[in-house]
Amino acid sequence: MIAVPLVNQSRKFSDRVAVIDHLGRHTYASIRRSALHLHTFLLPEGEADLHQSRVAFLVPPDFRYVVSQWAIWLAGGVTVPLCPQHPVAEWEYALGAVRVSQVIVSGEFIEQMSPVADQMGIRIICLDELKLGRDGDIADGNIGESDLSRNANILFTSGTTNRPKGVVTTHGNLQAQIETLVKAWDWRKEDHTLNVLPLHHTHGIVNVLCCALWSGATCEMLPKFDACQVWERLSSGEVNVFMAVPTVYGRLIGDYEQVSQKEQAQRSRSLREFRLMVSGSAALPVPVFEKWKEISGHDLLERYGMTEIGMALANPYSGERRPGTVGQALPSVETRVVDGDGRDVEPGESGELWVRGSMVFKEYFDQPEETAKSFHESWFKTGDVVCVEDGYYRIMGRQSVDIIKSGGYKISALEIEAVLRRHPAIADCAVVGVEDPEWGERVSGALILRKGQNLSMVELKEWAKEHLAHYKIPSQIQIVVDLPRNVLGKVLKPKVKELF
Ligand code: MLC
Ligand code: AMP
Repeated sequence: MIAVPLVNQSRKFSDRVAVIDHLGRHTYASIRRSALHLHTFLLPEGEADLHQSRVAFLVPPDFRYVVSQWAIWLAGGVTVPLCPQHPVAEWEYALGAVRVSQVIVSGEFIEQMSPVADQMGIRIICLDELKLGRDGDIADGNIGESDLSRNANILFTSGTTNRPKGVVTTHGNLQAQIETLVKAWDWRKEDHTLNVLPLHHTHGIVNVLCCALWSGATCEMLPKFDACQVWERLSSGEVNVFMAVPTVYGRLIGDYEQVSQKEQAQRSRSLREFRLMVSGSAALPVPVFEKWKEISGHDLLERYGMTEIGMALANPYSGERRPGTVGQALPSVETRVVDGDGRDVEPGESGELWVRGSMVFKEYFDQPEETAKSFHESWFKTGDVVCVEDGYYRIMGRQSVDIIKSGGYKISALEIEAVLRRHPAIADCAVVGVEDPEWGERVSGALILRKGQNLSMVELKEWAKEHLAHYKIPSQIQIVVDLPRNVLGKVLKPKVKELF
């Protein structure tokens, strides 16, 4: 068995509750024991290390997620979390792209995953057959020194070209990402957070789940985001730390505005007791910041991060949190703001943000050229344009118009265009993100139809349901414009925005 930083850390908190979910309350000791039990099933007979082979897991967001994650690490594997809401084709892509050798699934996914795993020659392990949580007397594992250079986790992120890339972080990267936030935001074992975010992205995994577990705190998990249910838990008096994307705060505000004044007063009272509320993954609109302050009494702490680097910039835990900005570099994160020639710009001028530090990922899996292109010496080039004003960073946008952020998800415009072009009535198209108060950006397409073809919005949405399910864009595509081809050339594409 391999020594794992997060698992070793959990020994300090054995009797505390680590996870609360629809199945019950799970202590650190019980999760650790279940993980130890599961890890033995991942190892070939007589062996103690998977030698960093990739193990995917497809489980709902509950204690089984943590058990699977820890078990894979204890067996010396690299975690590849899959999203339960994704279509099968997306799982297939992920399994193939990082050459997964085993996949752990819970019972509800076995039917869908079995044929895929069989066809790809991937070993499948069904959690339900292992009786997790009922394995009282398993030895408590290796508390030796961890090898931080080992690969730990792979998450997928969209680029502008090609399919999503697998971002490889080592145990050292993860530990640095976690420790930076634990320190900056004063995580403690008495904290109780509520996770409503997907667990195949860094926001939910690192900022919420791993930081809570590193600190001995409790992470409560909801099966999916539901504004009413979230309000119920936020008002319970038990939760004191909350983190989400701006769309979630917008939804919570919408729900708050619909309840009685008495209920509003109760909700507001509960929020005032919170220790920390954070927003990130996309720009927090100032009106949302202000409305949330009115409701909760809190200045939301807005921070900036990326799958490749964890969190880099954040407004202060103590001190002024300035709306519309993402604060300063977090401790142990080095930053530069540079022009097109890689020269540092003057404060107040815009430039690309470059980041360096032990939290920065190791590589894009199997893509040395992409990896090399994204670095300048030891600096990771984020592709985000920023400006430092009065000591506070402001995110001005992405360098590429082909990256869209919608609901906190990163989406490649080029990838959607490629799919749309497969439609028999579509000759060409341009996809852009159009500013939207609810989603941050909305995926919008301008289409050229083939001669003599008609395509209604209803027909397109039906088609998109099948072909673009992963992006949820069926209801996002908002405008079809049958543009003349000459308006839609690559050169004009950045300007398509202005047409809407
Ligand atoms: C869904 N819908 C959208 C949409 N997403 N419409 C427009 N734009 C979008 N982006 C539509 C659906 O089609 C559906 O329509 C309706 O909204 C409800 O869909 P849903 O799937 O039920 O949405 P919901 O569950 O409410 O999801 C909203 C959300 C979710 C905000 C909770 O998007 C979310 O969890 N986002 C967080 C993503 C995240 O964690 N990002 C972090 C990446 S890491 P209809 O018509 O069918 O009802 C990162 C680094 C960092 O960014 O800094 O953190
Ligand atoms: P992802 O690749 O999904 O990890 O998304 C990372 C990207 O999200 C960054 O490169 C930014 O473009 C964006 N992002 C994250 N936090 C913020 C923020 N607070 N404000 C604006 N953009 C953000």
